[in-house]
Amino acid sequence: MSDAPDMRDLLGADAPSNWGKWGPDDELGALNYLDAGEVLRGIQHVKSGETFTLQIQMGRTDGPGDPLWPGREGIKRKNELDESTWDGEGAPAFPGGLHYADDTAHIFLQGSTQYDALGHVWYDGQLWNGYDARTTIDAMQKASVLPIAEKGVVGRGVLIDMARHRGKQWLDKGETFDHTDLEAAAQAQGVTIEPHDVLCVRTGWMKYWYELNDPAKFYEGFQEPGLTYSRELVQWFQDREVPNLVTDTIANEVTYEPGTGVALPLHCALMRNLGVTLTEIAWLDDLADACAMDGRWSFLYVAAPLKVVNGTGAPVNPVAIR
Ligand code: UVW
Repeated sequence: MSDAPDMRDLLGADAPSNWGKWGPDDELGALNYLDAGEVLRGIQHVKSGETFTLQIQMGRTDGPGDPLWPGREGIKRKNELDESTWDGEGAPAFPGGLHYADDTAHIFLQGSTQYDALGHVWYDGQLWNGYDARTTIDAMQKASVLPIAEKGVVGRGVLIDMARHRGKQWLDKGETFDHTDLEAAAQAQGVTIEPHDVLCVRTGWMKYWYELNDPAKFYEGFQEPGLTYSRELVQWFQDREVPNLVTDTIANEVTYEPGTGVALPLHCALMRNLGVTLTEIAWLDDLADACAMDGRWSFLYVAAPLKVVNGTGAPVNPVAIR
C-alpha cells in the first residue's frame, strides 16, 4: 500500500467543479465553450496558411516504437491481403484481375496521439458530471469519446513552449511547471492565453523519446515532466475556461505528484471535475519551430478524434493552421 493520500483528500471535498454547468446529461464538459463564435475567433489567427499535423506516426519500426503509458501496447498492424495472397488455390479472384491490399490493427485507443474521453478517469465512484463509475463496466455508457468526436474540436489554439522558455531541448524527468510558469512563458513569447483557447504545451518530451531511442532508460523511474497540481492551478483552468489541454507528453502532467506521490491528480481535478478534455502524445516540435521563427504562437486548432462508440478515448491527428 502506498502512503499517498486519497485523491479526495488531496483535491478537497470542495474541489473546483463544473458538474451540472451544462445540464445533467452533459458529455462534452468544457468543450461546450467552443461554439461557432470560437471557430470564427480561431480562423482570425490563420495568417500564412501553413498546416501542421500533430499526431505521432503510429507503428514506426525504425526507432524505439510508440511512446506509451506503461502497460499499453502500440498498434499491431497485420497484413490480411497483399500481393502474395492473390495466387494459388482458394485465393480470392475478381473479374478483370483486380488485386488489393487490406490490413487489420489491434490498438489501444490511448496508444497514440489521442483524446481521452471525459469518463476515462474517476475517483470516489463518480466520473465527469457525477455519473456513476459503474457506467464504465463492459462499455463506457456515459462520457465516452463519441460526443467529443461528433462535435469536433475547433477554436483558437495557443502554444506555450516550456522547453524553449527554459532554454532546453526538452524538460528533465519529473520537471514541473504551473500556471504562473505558463503565463510567464506566454509573456516572454509575446502571446496571451485567452479564455477558451485550446492550450497546447510543449515540453520536448516526444522529441526526447525518439532521440533517446532507449525505452528502458525512458521508463526507468518513470516520471514525465509536466504541470503539477495545486488548488490555484485548477482554479486558473476553471477561470480561464480552458476547453482542452494538449501536450507532447504521455499523460499531460507530472506522473506522480512530487509532494504526495499521488498519480495523475490533474486528470481528476481537470478532466473529472472541470470537464477539461485531455489530448496526449502530441507532436508539437514542427509547429513550435515555425512559431518561434516568426513569433506567432496562436493558430486555428482543428481535431476530430475517431468516432468510437463507447470509446474510452480515440486516436487523433489534430491540425494546426497558422
Ligand atoms: C491514464 O490515465 C492512465 O492514461 P492517459 O490519460 O495517459 O491515457
